[in-house]
Amino acid sequence: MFDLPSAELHLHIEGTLEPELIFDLAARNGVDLPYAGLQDLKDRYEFTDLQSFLDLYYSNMQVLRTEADFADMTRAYLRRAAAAGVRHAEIMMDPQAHLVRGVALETCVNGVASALADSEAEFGISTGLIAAFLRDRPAEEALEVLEALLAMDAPIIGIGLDSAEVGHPPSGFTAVYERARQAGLRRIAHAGEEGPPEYVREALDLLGVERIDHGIRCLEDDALVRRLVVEQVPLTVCPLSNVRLRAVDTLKDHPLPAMLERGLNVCVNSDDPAYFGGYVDDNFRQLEQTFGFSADQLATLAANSIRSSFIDGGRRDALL
Ligand code: ES4
Ligand code: ZN
Repeated sequence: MFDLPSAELHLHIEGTLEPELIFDLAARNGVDLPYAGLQDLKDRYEFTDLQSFLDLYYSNMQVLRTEADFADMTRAYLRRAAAAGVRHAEIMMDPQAHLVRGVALETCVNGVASALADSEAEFGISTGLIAAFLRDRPAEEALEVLEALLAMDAPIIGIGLDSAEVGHPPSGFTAVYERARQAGLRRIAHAGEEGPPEYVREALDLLGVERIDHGIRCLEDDALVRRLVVEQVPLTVCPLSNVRLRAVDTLKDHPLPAMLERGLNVCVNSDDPAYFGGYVDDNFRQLEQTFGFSADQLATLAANSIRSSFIDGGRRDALL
């Protein structure tokens, strides 16, 4: 049990599918996995860049078929997150990744939402669900899915933008984000993970996002850094993810200490914990070991996460 209470703001629920659960769900659903066994699958968690991870991430989703599958995956994450000290989680899901495989929107949304509905009572974690759109698929498709989510009154608090970043700038998604704004939804987007600082600027100026997922490449643009500091735009940084996807060479080379030093509003998140070698507590522990962060610095990172959440006022005050 790790006792630094925090909010997890950058988490892809499909990225919490652990190898053992992949095999359990495959057996339950009669899915023939293209792996010789558990160890063969685990041996494939060696990535060279974002795309090499995304290929495995999308492939493993084939085991998710029923509402119960989505609910079981979500419950497993919440149980593990509670042990990691997470008290509030804003969870992204990728509806298009399921729709393209013939899984209905209701199946994935209702499955995840049913586990979230019991989360506070069962795990002490308040939650919000965020529908993320795949930027390497057409924006028209994203807009159609958003309309379908609104029509079914899906219990989402906001929208995000993920998947392969380079070559798919935020500017293509203005209509989707405008529709979300009209519908009263919160807006976030991945930017500056593999993509250039300009994508961070576009996400802020063209999409009106309230948080940036990753954002580490902002450091290449001094004017952008100054703006992010002045506006205190939350950056949901994922240190172990950046190491595993080779955005940085080793954790020692990670820019988090520099980001803190510059006064950026950063917090620590796990992204796709089943794929990147750990949950929020693992990220905190390795940061502590690598950089010798003080208790004060760790508390600042945790408080930043709670302040940057879309949590309602009463619970935020209780957690701070
Ligand atoms: C993702 Cl690390 C990362 N980046 C972009 N899209 C994603 N989807 C799941 N994980
Ligand atoms: Zn992410």
